[in-house]
Amino acid sequence: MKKINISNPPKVLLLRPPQLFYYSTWPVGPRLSVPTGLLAIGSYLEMMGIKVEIYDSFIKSKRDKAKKENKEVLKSSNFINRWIKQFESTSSNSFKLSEWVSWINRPSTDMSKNTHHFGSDWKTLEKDICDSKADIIGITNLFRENTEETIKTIKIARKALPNSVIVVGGPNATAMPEYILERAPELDIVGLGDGEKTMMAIVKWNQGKGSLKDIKGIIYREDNKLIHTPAREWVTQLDELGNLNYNLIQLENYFQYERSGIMARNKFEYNNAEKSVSLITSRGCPYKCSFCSIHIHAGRKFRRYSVHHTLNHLEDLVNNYGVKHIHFEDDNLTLDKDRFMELMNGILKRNLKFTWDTPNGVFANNIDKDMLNLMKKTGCIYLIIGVESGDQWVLDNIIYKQPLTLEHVNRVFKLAKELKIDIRAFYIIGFPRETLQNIQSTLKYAINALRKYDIIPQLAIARADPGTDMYSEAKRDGKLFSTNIMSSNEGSHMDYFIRNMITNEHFTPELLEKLSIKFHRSTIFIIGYKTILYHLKNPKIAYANIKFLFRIALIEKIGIYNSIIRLFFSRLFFPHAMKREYIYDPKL
Ligand code: B12
Ligand code: SF4
Repeated sequence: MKKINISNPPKVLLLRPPQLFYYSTWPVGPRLSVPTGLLAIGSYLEMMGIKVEIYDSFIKSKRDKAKKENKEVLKSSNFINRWIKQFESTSSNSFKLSEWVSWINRPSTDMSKNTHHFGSDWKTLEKDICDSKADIIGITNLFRENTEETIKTIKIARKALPNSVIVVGGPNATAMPEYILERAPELDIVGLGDGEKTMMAIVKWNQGKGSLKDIKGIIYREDNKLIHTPAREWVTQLDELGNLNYNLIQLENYFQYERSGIMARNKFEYNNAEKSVSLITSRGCPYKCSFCSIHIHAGRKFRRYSVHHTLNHLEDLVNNYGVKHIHFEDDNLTLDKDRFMELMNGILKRNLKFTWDTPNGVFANNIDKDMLNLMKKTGCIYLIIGVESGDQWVLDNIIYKQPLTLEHVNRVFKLAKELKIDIRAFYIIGFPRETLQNIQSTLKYAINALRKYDIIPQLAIARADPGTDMYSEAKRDGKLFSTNIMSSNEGSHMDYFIRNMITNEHFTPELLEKLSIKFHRSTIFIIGYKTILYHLKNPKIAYANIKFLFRIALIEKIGIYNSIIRLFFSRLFFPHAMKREYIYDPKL
């Protein structure tokens, strides 16, 4: 490793790289949310007396350009396509395997074709990094889709500040550190798992205190060799990491993007709801679902902020930043029922007024009537339940989602309908040992749940993340469509999906796509029918929605067709929430 630049105290730049989004797959254009990981590290370092700057390339992009390009994409997408893409499913209506393969193998000169570069352009990024004069640059890499741009950012950072220490961390960097270190010889260190204490230890080392080999949970370079230090203990009491300091970022910038339709999560659009923030109240999950990669960077222990700390966090957002909506992104928010109930009661006691949802999904097995009741009282707009399969055998023997039973899921669905809470469910098809019959059971289950309990399905096609049990199984048994995880091209969103898709003697990726499209068509008809009935029964809401439609069409100039689609995703999927918003009825 090169000689360290002893500077007292060092200046730390925390950076989210730009990303290329491919327009034919989900998401339809860029997605933007608060950089929670960098915020957590930045706030901790600041608490320890270190000067930090957070540079989020995403909000440095040209919003109007992003908005315009987004509109272009919307125009070229048909409804089913949008419906599939909206909910993070795999691909496009015109899925052709041969086209995908040629996309993956495209020459690097083609790499910006059909893509949108979201974030500062490369030249500006280099200049901004140079101007920061940082001693340590911490780059976040959450998604495999963002790997190539992360590598390019490392190279640019090295050019801009040759003597800085460059560190990369985050869920994807933790899942494939060697790959990134090999592809980017300019990178000094990868931090694995939680980043707060690791970054602080790196800062101290940069000040000349201690040596790298004593910093737990990192991989660094020495004499052209990669040195792995012992694993860092998970932080179990998250309160010790301090409060998030939202002044390190400008929340208003994120709200503005949300207003223009570039957001992280699909949500119920009501007045001011764009003032939304994603946050977590805990990290990690003890379960072992075969497709899940959470344990790699967050561990199998459920680690929590205290309820008191979480309530202060929420209060800060609501009272000091005018936040109206919260996305709880925990890995397993409802795992500890007592803690969850205490949190909900605390929100009521402190009279915190905001709405919330759980777009990352919750585990159904301990959800009961008391919990649902409190959720509704505290402003829950919708819950997503991770059902994953409508076939109990698959749940028990392929996903190992024990102790989840479909019987219990049905109970939760029924209760939610009685209590008038909007619910969605995650389903996955295409596991390595699944048969067509198993897949059909899931599709049938999802349709029945929609018909009977109004559960909106979010169907995805399985893709195997390296580090998961499903990946090892599929790789061992030769069931991965492609074993080459990454291409060296940018815009790897699409590559990522296809490379990790599964194929076996019962199905090909193409067949799964066909089944998915057929499924989405049926669901649209059912939802459409229910929506018409709903509006006939609720003329006040019908009137409000027509007004919304024209306002969007006229003010945002996205045309009537796109306005209908927007209406669908941002309102019609929330029938109970709409009633609460537009019709005052104490029983609702
Ligand atoms: C919220 C969320 C999103 C949000 C945005 C998140 C954001 N901040 O930008 C949205 C909706 C946009 C999103 C989208 C997707 N997501 Co997502 N998302 C999450 C989720 C649920 C929570 C992330 C979070 O806020 N964590 C809380 C913060 C505090 O933790 P953190 O960011 O991990 O940071 C900590 C450490 O990782 C580390 N760290 C982070 N950065 C750095 C930097 C340095 C230098 C160091 C040392 C350490 C470090 O320190 C931090 C503090 O301890 C995670 C699940 C999870 N548990 O991570 C999935 C997750 C990150 N998403 C995932 C995926 C797959 C996706 C999608 C591909 C889904 C899809 N079907 O398309 C898209 C990709 C979008 C894109 N841009 O291309 C995967 C990534 C797996 C991988 N290896 O690629 C995860 C891990 C979930 C999973 N297991 O499937 N997602
Ligand atoms: S319950 Fe959710 S977070 Fe936990 S292992 Fe399963 S999918 Fe992952």
